Amino acid sequence: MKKWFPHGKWSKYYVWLHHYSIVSFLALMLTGLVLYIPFFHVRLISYLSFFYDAHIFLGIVFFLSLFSPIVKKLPKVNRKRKIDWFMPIFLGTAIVLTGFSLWKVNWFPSKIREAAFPWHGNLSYLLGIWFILHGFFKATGTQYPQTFVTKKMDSERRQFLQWGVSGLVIGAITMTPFSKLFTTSGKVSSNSKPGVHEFPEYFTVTDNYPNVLLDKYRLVVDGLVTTKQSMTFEQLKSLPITKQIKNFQCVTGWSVSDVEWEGIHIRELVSLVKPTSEATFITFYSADGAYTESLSLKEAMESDVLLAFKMDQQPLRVEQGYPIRLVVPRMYGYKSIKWVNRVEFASTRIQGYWEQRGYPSEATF
Ligand SMILES: Nc1nc2c(c(=O)[nH]1)N[C@H]1C(S)=C(S)[C@@H](COP(=O)(O)O)O[C@H]1N2
Ligand SMILES: [Mo]
Repeated sequence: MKKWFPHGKWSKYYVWLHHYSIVSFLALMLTGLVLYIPFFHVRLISYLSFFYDAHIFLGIVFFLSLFSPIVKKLPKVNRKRKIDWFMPIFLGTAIVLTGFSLWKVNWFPSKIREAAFPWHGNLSYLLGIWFILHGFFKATGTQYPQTFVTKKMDSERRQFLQWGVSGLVIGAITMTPFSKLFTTSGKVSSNSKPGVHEFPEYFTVTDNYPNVLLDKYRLVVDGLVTTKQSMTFEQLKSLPITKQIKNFQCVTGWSVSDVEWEGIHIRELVSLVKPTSEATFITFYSADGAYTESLSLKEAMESDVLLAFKMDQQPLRVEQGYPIRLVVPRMYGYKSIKWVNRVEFASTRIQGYWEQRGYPSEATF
């Protein structure tokens, strides 16, 4: 790489800056893709919380590299092309800002994070493409055409700062609901009825979505209870129904705001089966045979925890948890176990599927 920077003592700095950015950006891209692309994350399920932490750590490392040209007093003699500085600084700050909003879930409203999520990816792809082009041009010695953006410039802190700030502005614009016009995030889907959200992903930890047959389906409510129940779907639906509109937040960053749920509150089950005084936790089981979740009785009795059978006024589809799924709006999505077929009152908290793999059992954000 040295041959591209034949400028004496500054050569060292530019080589260092390139190594630092290439390594941190590549690692960021890779961990981000593992988190985002279903093909990868279903194969790396047990390591997802590691990839998540690594992605955030690398994001901070990358963020720091953006300050480098501002902090470093660069020589006036060694002029570089404008665009070579502009692209990483401008896109980089926009990526960092959107990423920050996805990380600090509590600091930003759901609507903002919902809009930011796809742009965090789009801007990263753009910067990735730019890095590849840039590398290609340098490696082949291709000269950029001389235009306003490609001409050489003096290294000026003020200019770098301005680009950083404009990156922040663009990042902020992508986080407004307006930016959703250009992505599919949070949009009501075109092939179903108006007002019906599509989630970015429909997860399963098994090879497929369990196809529950309603004739055979029973919701078993047992454990530390006075009267066990084994209910058909119809029996469950005949209990008092609760409706609510809530945001949904996955731990990997995506969110969907204003989802309408319809279902049965846990207190209805409680009054049916009458748990004993030792029952302080509830374990939920899924018809997929693999997924489990656990809530304390107190958490489960919160007013917005439902066993839902409708989303946005439509019966749940198979991939959404048909016929019923848990919804715990105040916690990360992994608490909202799908295809629930057993609710067990218990005296201890079991570690849920993701919790055994490193996610916290108090999944609040
Ligand atoms: N049975 C089961 N329930 C599950 C999951 C799963 O893989 N299997 N994924 C969880 C996670 S991590 C999230 S974010 C939500 C996502 O809901 P969705 O798959 O309907 O989008 O479901 C949760 N419930
Ligand atoms: Mo999730």
